[in-house]
Amino acid sequence: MIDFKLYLITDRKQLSLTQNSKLKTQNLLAAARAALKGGVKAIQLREKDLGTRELLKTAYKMRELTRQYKAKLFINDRLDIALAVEADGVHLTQNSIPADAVRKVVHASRLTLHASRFLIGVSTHSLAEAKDAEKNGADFITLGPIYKTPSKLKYGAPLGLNTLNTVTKKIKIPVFAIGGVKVNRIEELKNTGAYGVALISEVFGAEDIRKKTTGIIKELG
Ligand code: 3NM
Repeated sequence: MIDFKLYLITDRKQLSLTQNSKLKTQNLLAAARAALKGGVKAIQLREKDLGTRELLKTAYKMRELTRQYKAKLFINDRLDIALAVEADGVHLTQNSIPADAVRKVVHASRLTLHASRFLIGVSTHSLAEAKDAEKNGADFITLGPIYKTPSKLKYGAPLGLNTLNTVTKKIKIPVFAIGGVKVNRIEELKNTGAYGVALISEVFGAEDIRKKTTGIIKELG
């Protein structure tokens, strides 16, 4: 049911552009298009500093774009925006409305009438959180940070490959490794049993986003 191995998360501040251009959402859309041309099949819109109206506008555009490339769109945290733009799913943080409550809302909205299931991803940072997400009905999780990331303080100390290995063995839903994922680390991540990888800077910080995306997908196999 989860038909992608690369889960690309947006952060327009990480684009290799001048400070001013980075903030423009049309540059984010151009960067996302390059990644879609490179073959990415799942994008999570995560632009935490945007106000609701601006985020909604960007989400509509991102929906149009991902549809053109037959890619899935997820919205970080905001179930309301995910439903409004008919995203494929929502990505929940540990502070978001939990997955079981999301299912109730989706059911109440009669979106279950749509052909495909509304997908729920959950960010987790330990085995306990991973188990909890699975129990609450998540379709997949991200687990991290596996490595040091530039914003490591925000996400806590790196979990390392051993924890990733333990979690993949104890959880049935797909686990995406996140946090400091680079193309040359994919092999060792695959060896832990991780289903796929989730990342920001390796793609959005690249000079050639399309080429980098293709390279990552090839490595994921
Ligand atoms: N969540 P990069 S780490 C958004 O551990 C995010 O849950 C994390 O960025 C977590 O690929 C992270 O540039 C940042 O390291 C990922």
